[in-house]
Parts: sequence; structure tokens; C-alpha cells
Amino acid sequence: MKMKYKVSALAALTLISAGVFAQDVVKIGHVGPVSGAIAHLGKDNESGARLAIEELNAKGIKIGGKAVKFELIAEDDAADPKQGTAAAQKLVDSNVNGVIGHLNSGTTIPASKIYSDAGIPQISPSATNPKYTRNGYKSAFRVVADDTQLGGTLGKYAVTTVKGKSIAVIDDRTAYGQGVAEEFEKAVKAAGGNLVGHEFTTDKATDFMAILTTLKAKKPDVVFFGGMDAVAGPMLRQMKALGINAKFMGGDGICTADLAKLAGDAMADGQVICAEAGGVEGTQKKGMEDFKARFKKRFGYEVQIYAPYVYDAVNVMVDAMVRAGSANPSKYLDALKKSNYKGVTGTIAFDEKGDIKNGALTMYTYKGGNRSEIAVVR
Ligand code: ABU
Repeated sequence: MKMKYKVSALAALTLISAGVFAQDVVKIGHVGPVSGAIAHLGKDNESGARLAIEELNAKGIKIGGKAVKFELIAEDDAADPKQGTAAAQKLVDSNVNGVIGHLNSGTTIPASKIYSDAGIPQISPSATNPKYTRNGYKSAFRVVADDTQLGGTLGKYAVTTVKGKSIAVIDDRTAYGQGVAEEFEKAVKAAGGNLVGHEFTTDKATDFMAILTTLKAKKPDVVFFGGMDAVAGPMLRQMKALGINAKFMGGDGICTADLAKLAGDAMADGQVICAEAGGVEGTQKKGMEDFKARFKKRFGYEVQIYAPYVYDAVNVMVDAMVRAGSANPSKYLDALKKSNYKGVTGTIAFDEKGDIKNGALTMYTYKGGNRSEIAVVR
């Protein structure tokens, strides 16, 4: 018996050295806030990455002729810039081959320096502040449109389509909230609109009665909020309590599946208008719907907003590794720049800054507590 075991072990060793069982592990880092007020969005992103990795491993991918196994190294940054840089350093120290994240602009931008210094490619699936790709880091990529496009489109829409006559703005002072609000205001002014006030809050605030009372005196018919759904929900409830019957507009941070739940019965049909920083049209819609069904089957909950973009970000990174024949960051970075990948969110190719080419937006409203598409805009 002892002898038999020895022979088997020897045979296994021979097979391993011959490369029969050998599988290189490729580590893909993911960072998002899976704790805190927007943990539901962090979980949405992380699950998008997990599904991509599971499907790639089931398919059996070869890089440079060698079978590889992908491993997800998931970190939590709690949407906090300091925790974001700590998580980034942890991933660098773990020798990840690439990073998908972070979710928030406020964490993505400072973390991008750490990945750039380490030469590790980073693809953000959801951070929309333009500064992320304006620092000259060759490792920084983004698969969604930015706040210039989001705020610009929504600002013009508020004046020309919603026909707002007195437009008020609130922002949460984060890199995202402040940035998207500024772009919105620029576009409102450019379209000849009338801005009646701008108030400030934070991404942790729960009481907006003082700032809403100040704005109520200015009789706004549109209130734009630069911030996330966890703050927008209670804000809508307090607007209703104060009798502010204005349209409520916001960027992608509020445009989630959970917004209706967070707002309770305070959100009237058609009252909220928001935009996701991506979108598919025509025949591409089926790929997105199929993805959403696979996601629901795997995790038991619906996509919030950016899971499909995370899924595509993982796949576009792996596609670059396969084309380069290497998962070594210095070897596949050039292939990543030249991506032309058809994903569930559409075609992904990058411009010279690392931003998606020909980015789309999808404008939404909510009816009966569900997101309802208005239009895809480019
Ligand atoms: N784009 C909205 C949420 C993420 C961010 O940019 O902060």
C-alpha cells in the first residue's frame, strides 16, 4: 500500500512538472464600499466582478498557451478616501495583476496614483469625476461616461425638456457630488436656465430640513442633487414633508434600483430624473438583459446599476491579457489600451486618456417604484 502511494505521488509530480496540472493564478483585485451607507452598491459592483471571474474560470482561459485560474481579491474601502488608498496598497502588496475599481471618484482618484506607481492597470467601472483620467497615469481606464457628459446632459435636459424655471442645486461635497453638480450648473447656464440656489450637505448626512427650508423659499421647480442614493432617498422624504413638489434630478449616484425603496412613498411617478453613465441600444439590449438574468440567478438579487460595467471591465482586462499572451501588467498594458471589446454594456475601446470612446448615458425616471428608461443619449 505504502509502495503504491509512493508511485502515485511520483506520477503526480511528473505530471505537474510536465505542466499537465500546472495552472497559473491570475489575481484580479476589486475595491468598492461593501460596508457603510452605500454597501448595496459596493456589493453590486463586487458581485459583477465575481460573476465574471466564475464564468472565465468555467470557460477555461489560456494565456500565452497556459491554462490560468483567476482569483478575485476583493477589498472594502467603505467609500472613504483614506481606506481607499489603504486598500489599494494592500492589493499592490498582494501582487495583483490588475484592479477593477474603485466605485467612488473620491477613492478612485487617490488610489490611481498608487496603482500607477506600481505599474498596475486599473479600470474604474463607475467613478465619473473627469480628474481620474486627467492625471496622465497610463494605468488608469474607465468604462463609463464622465461627469462632464452626465452633468452637461442633465443640465440641458432640465432647461430644454423639463422646462425648469427655477433650478436649485444641492451637493454632498464629495469628488463626485461636487463635480457633477458643477457640470450641471454650467449646462443650465449655457442653456439660459435660472439657478436659484446651491446648498451643501455630506455623504453621511440624514437631516436636510435646514437646507431644504432655505431652498423652499426660492420656490424651485427642479432640485438637482449631486450625491448618492443613500442620501437622496431621505432627502426626497424630507422634501415631501416640507411640501416641495419639485422634480428631483441627479446623476448616476442616485440612479439605482434601490432609490425607490430608500425614498419610500415620497417619490411620485416621473418625479425623479437621473442618468446612468452608460447604455445599450437596439440589438445590444439582449446581451444586457441576459446578463441581468444570470446575475439574478447567481446572487438572488437584482443589479443595482454598475454590476454589468464591472463584469465588462474584468473581461476587457482579461481579453487584453489573452491578446498580449501575458498577465504581467507591463506586458498587457499596451494591449489594454488597444482594446476593442464587445461586452454586455456595448463596445469598449479607450481614448488616449483611458476614457471610453463614444460613451453613452441612459436617462431614467421611476414609475411604480421601478426604473423606467427615457432614452439613451450620446
Ligand atoms: N459615479 C457615481 C458614483 C461613483 C462616483 O463617481 O463617485
